[in-house]
Parts: sequence; C-alpha cells; structure tokens
Amino acid sequence: MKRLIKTCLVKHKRILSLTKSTICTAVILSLAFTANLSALPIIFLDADTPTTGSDLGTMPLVVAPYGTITFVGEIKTTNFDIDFLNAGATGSSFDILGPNDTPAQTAELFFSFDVISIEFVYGGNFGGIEIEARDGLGNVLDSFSQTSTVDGMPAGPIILSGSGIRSLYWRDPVDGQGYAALDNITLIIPEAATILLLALGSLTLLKRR
Ligand SMILES: [Ca+2]
Ligand SMILES: [Ca+2]
Ligand SMILES: [Ca+2]
Repeated sequence: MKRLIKTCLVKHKRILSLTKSTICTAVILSLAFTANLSALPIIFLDADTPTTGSDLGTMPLVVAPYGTITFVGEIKTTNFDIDFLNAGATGSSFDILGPNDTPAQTAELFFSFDVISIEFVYGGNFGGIEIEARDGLGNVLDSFSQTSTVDGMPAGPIILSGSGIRSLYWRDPVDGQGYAALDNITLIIPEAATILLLALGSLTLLKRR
C-alpha cells in the first residue's frame, strides 16, 4: 500500500490542477479503506466453549470491547445432519426452538454493535431453512434460503453482508420442524476509528509533500 501511495504522490507532484489532486486524495482514501478491511476485528461463535457461545442458550455473551451478543434459540448437539458435519460443524451448534415453543421454529442472534459480514455453515435434515441478516429496525439487509436440508443438500459456508447488521434471524419454514442449526459463525466488525486514523494519516502524508 505504501508503494501505491508513493506512486500516487509522485504523480501528484507533476499535476498542478486542483481536480487531479482531489482524485489522488480519493484514491489514497479508498486504498486506506481497502487495506483495513482485511484486518477488521472478527468474532467466532461455534457454541463449543463459553467464549465462543456455548452458554448463549441461557445468558448473553459479552465481547469486549465491542458489546453483547444475545441468543433466542437453543444450543444443540451437532449430529443430526451428515452434510452439516461435512461442512465443518462439530460439537454443539445454534438451533431453532421447537414447534411447541415460543417463538416457534425460529432462532435469532442479536448484536449490540454493528456487524458487516456473517459467515456460517447450516444444517437441518428434514425441512428447509431461511436466514436473514437484519438491521436494528428489523429491516432485511441480506438473506439466504434453501427449501430442503435433507441428506445430500448443500450446508454452506454462506456469507451474508450489509452495513449495520444487528441480528441474524433464521427459521425452518416447514411446519412441525424443530431442528435447523448454524455453526462456525464468523462475524466481521467495522472499526470506524481505525479507518478514520488510516485516512487521516494518508492525508497528513499528502499535505507534507
Ligand atoms: Ca460447534
Ligand atoms: Ca442435509
Ligand atoms: Ca431445536
């Protein structure tokens, strides 16, 4: 990235017009943003230890310094779907509540902080699965669905993304089904402060030249 900025600065020296200078600044800002995306904070949830969400069925998970994750659903042993296991699910996973529970046949993970990307594997055997990444108002930012999760059907991984994701909601739309689980959930968090610092650093560098 430093080399790219240097190239941009060399070109910038030769260009006198204000318009070109503005374009160059935009390029540097965009480079700073792109470089930072690969280093954004990640939270991994596999329901197999307290720090990766094994207690989420009964209590919220505090993830310092970002905030709290809460779960409406049940933690379930992951051995009901061979495709799910082949996709990497192990131990326990995050499952929907049963048809006689309230809310029925659904699960939802809530985040007290913004998330920009969620990757996961999914299983279920009988029935199907519908998954939505939602913002704080419940608007759907991205979604995935599969009409059947019987043996031989795909089980992920799938990535849902959007700006300001605050919950991951999923359900089995087929009546009477109580098993539709997710595992190895990877959350990517935008770190606004880091992006801003990188951008300001690039601007200072540009100003000095
Ligand atoms: Ca697991
Ligand atoms: Ca399956
Ligand atoms: Ca269940």
